[in-house]
Amino acid sequence: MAFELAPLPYGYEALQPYMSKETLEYHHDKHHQTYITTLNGLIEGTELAGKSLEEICAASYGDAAKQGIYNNAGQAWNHNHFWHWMKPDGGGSVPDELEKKIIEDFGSVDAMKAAFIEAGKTQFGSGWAWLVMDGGKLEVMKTPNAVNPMAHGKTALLGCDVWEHSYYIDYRNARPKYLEAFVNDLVNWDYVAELFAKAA
Ligand code: MN3
Repeated sequence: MAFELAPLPYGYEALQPYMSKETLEYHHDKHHQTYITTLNGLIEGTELAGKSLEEICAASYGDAAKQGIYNNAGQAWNHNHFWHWMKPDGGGSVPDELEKKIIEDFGSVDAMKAAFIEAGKTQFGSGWAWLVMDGGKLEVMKTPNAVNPMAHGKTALLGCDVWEHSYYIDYRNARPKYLEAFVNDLVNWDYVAELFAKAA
């Protein structure tokens, strides 16, 4: 059974002014769709057909012969979550249990946000900034291209796409401004807290 692109969980204009309709149309309808279409073509008729994205990522990471499969499966998974990591009127306060854990591991919510923004700013070229759970501890990390924290045995709680296609229409080259808007005005903390509860 081939993978299919799920619709956005909100309207194309719902994240304005922080992320435009044009960005979502290109990013969801073109980029995300292409990862899924390409992945379907690459796994058709192979032993990976019918496996979950998580299984395909695990089976292809680090295998030079399966690099294309990993890139597209990783990006399909990352974007499936990315749309849910944002919401209209996002940002705001972090749910209690997660906030407590953030303060325990980072000192404050602001310190965690600053570390997350710094990770995104310093990811050279395309990639992702992440808040992850690793052995019961929260940490911030960055990855290149399609790489997902699962590849490093960590659980992603929040990820921000820092590929230029995610911000160039709205912010041009100002990646730090995009990251600040993501953290302060777009993040769906309820979804992050849901993933945290599952991981804890
Ligand atoms: Mn993207």
